[in-house]
Amino acid sequence: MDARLESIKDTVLAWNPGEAEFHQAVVEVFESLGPVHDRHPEFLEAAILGRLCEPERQIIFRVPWTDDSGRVQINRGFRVEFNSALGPYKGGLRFHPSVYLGIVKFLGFEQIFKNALTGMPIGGGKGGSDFDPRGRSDAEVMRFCQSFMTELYRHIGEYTDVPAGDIGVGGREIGYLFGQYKRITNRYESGVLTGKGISWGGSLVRPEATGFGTVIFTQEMLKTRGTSFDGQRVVVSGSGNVAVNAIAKAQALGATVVACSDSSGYVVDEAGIDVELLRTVKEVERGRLEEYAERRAGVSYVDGGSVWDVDATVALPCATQNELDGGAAARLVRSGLLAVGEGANMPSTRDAVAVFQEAGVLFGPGKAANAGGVATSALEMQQNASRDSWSFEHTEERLTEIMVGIHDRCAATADEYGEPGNYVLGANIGGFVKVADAMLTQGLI
Ligand code: NDP
Ligand code: 2IT
Repeated sequence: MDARLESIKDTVLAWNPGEAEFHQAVVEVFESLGPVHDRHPEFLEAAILGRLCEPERQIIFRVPWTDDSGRVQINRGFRVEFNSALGPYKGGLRFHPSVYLGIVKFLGFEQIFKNALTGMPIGGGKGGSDFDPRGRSDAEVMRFCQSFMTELYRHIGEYTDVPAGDIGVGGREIGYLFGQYKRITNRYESGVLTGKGISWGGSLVRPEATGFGTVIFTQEMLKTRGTSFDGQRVVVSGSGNVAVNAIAKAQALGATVVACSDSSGYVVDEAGIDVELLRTVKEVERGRLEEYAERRAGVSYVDGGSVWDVDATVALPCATQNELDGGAAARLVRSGLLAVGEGANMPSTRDAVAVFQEAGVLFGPGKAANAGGVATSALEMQQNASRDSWSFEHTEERLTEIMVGIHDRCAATADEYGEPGNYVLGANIGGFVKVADAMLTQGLI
């Protein structure tokens, strides 16, 4: 790493002890930015990088609620408002027992670059709670969401900070959160949250957007090698919002998705995943993936283990951070892997990324490949601001244009900096320069 950046990085890591995921995200970005600072000494003089690594505001709060048996439960809530150079803070809320400040900060930090790459006017933020929705009734989830919003409402707004979903937060949770925001503020402020229901201010395509966008980005990478999804053997991790929609789109483009997973195990379905059955089990019934295997002939379920043991030509990790390590990457490369598109945020460890890049595998990092979700959130905000709602076809067309644009910008930036095909470098530099220019112009804040 560049010596000037090394010392800034050391300061950032020392200032944020015990936040392993945040450190990982910061180090990866710093490793890309040396050449930019050679060309732009003004960024160093204005301490852009040091400022970018310190969130503008971090909010941590108590979330008390009662469970169905009347017992008091206490969780911790977070919202990290990281950077508003390009627009209001924008990013999802994650409800998962693993959530702590280091995870919220890694996600918020990556969101700054991702949102810049979309070309939309949105800054970066992220939030969530260590609340575990698994096994909770609708009434419990509602009481939790109401309590969470009773604190969060004072920090957010259409022009300030616009949360959305992430792991454990989907349409049901956004509904309860919006209802409580409306009740407290007495304002029907549609643009305060995205991922809303279609009949009350949501955007068509937002539910599908992250998974669809990941596949569109990966298809663009495949095109640079004269190929496409048609005929590929695809493995997807996860079976949540991003995974299911990535599976649907990859198969619509002619691929066969032969495996997907949840945190308990994975299924192998050589005939290609039945998306309708998967949606029924996961989205309607909120069941486990094992139940998919029980209802479909010829499917095997592997309890525990890693879905990356299944051979693939294209891998789409769509579950969670650091789910694909160097050993899994090496195994996939040996099985004939051509491309990886990250639907999740930082699913590949640093070792895994190095293995893919050394082997010449096309590698689309999450902050570029999964930007379709937040980009469509920005399209939802646009529809809300103009009190309009667009057709599915028009919105999907906009999403496709945005994803192709992100791909081309990353590729062009990698070329410009002498590393053709390095989408990690392209995404980090492309996102950084846009935010850095805006920060420089807006003065020392
Ligand atoms: P969901 O909650 O809908 O689904 C998450 C999936 O990942 C589930 O199958 C879940 O399994 C699995 N999973 C979660 N945590 C773990 C873990 N620790 N180990 C193994 N499996 C795990 O979330 P999303 O689909 O929305 O999010 C998936 C990823 O995509 C996340 O990294 C998120 O940050 C990222 N992302 C999401 C966007 C969105 O618009 N929703 C936008 C951009 C990125 P189980 O049910 O067993 O927990
Ligand atoms: O990681 C992400 O980009 C998201 N969870 C979506 C954020 C959003 O505001 O739509």
